[in-house]
Order: sequence, then structure tokens, then C-alpha cells
Amino acid sequence: MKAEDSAVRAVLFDVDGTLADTERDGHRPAFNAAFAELGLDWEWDVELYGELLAITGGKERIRHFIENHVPAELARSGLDDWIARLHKVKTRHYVEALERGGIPLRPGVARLIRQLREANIKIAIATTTTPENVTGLLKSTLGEDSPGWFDVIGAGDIVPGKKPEPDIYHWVLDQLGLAPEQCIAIEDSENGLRSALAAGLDTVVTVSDYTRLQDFTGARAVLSDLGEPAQPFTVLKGNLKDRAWVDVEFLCEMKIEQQSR
Ligand code: XBP
Ligand code: MG
Repeated sequence: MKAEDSAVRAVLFDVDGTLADTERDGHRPAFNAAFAELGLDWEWDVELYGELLAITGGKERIRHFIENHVPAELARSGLDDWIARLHKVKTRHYVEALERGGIPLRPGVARLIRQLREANIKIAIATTTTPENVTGLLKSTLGEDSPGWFDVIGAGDIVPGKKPEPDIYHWVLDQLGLAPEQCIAIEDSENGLRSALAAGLDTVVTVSDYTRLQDFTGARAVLSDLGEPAQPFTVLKGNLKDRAWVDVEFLCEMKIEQQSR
């Protein structure tokens, strides 16, 4: 089949929580390492970090933490620049952890990416995280040349509004030159789902430990993960007949079914 005939022309992947479980044991320790390096006695434990995840974007998350937990710090002169510096230190710690090979891809991710490429279906990234973090994760898991496999990588501060705003998805669709009706998004969080839906994208959610109990109203399907033939997914929401893993056929069928409604 030619790529132009496919019901799905591109799949747009979120990164954190979707490609890999990066938050608890990747970003969180990197924030803590940055705090320690700058002599701050802040410590984001697993539970607090789960609450802070309501705010997407590392710099935005630090500001929210200051406002709500250490408001005296608001008086710091040049606060925005200082947060940006602190966040750069965090990014360095995070990328170093990736280089040590600390964070594997979630089940089915590498397989689906390979199958999409074989089917000439475009692949893209739409994330709020920093660009270096995306390339670091891709290189450490899929190989040095893997960032080049993606037709578009939309990351970080290139758009004004982070998820749940739809800006990053609008930007990626624009770069792809495709309409949302031709694409599918894969997300792990309510903020991510809201962002993708607001951009008009059919969205599959693969939950992570932090997001399992969130509201996924509007998702085409909610799954434990993308699944593998030897490790089927669990369906949390959606009528998926006999499916056990997400592949090209699964995504195209889902799209055709949606279009025929
Ligand atoms: C990811 C985020 C990011 C990461 C940290 O959300 O919110 O802020 O937690 O990355 P999503 P940075 O999965 O919806 O893209 O510190 O680089 O922002
Ligand atoms: Mg996510």
C-alpha cells in the first residue's frame, strides 16, 4: 500500500510517560540533583512530584513549586533567569542519566516505530520537554541516528502554550503539512490528551503509574501500554475486539471506524 492511501498518514508521539517512564526515576532525580548542586534544600519526593506533574514544563513546574511551597523565594531578583539557570542544570543531569542508559522504552514503542517506518507512515514528536531530552532519550534507546527517523520533533519552548494547550500539536501538524484527521496522537496523561484533542487529533492513551487514575474522556482507547505479541496490553477503555497490541493495522482500523461514524 502507498503511504498516501493509508488511513493514518502520521503518528504523533508524546515523550514523557509515553515513549518511556521518564518522570519518577528520570526527571524527578534530575530536578533534585540540580537543587542540591545549587545549594537548595528542596527535595521532590515521589508523591510531591506526582502533584507537581499537574504543571507541564520544568521551568513552569519550578515556579509553581516556589509559589506554593517556598514563596519567600519569589523575592529573589531576576527570578525567571534564575529558574532558567536552575533548569539548565536539571537538563544536564537528566541527559547524563540518559547517557548512562538509565531509562528503557515502554513495551511496544520500538516495535511500533519500526512498523510505522516500514509502512512509510510519518512519525513525529509533540512534547513539552526540552529538545536535548528528546534526542538524548531517542539516541540512548533507539540508536545515534534515530532522531533523524522523525519527520518533525516539536519540543519545549517553541510554542507559547504548553500542554494542555494545543499549541505544540498545531505546530507539529503544520510542519507535517497534514490535517488532524489524517493523524493519530499517542499520549499518557490527561494534560496531553486535552492538548491533542483540542488540536482535533484522535488519541490513544497508554497510562503510566502517575496518570492511571486521570480523566481520559474523549480518548479513542485507554490501554496499559502499546503491548507486544508476547506481552498483550490490558484495555482500560475502548472496544478493541481481539486486539492485544497496537500496530499499523490497529491504528488504521481505528481511524476508518471513526471516519465512518
Ligand atoms: C512532560 C513534562 C515535562 C517533563 C520535564 O509532559 O511536563 O515538563 O516533566 O521536562 P508531556 P522539562 O509528557 O506531556 O510532554 O524539565 O524539560 O520541561
Ligand atoms: Mg506525557
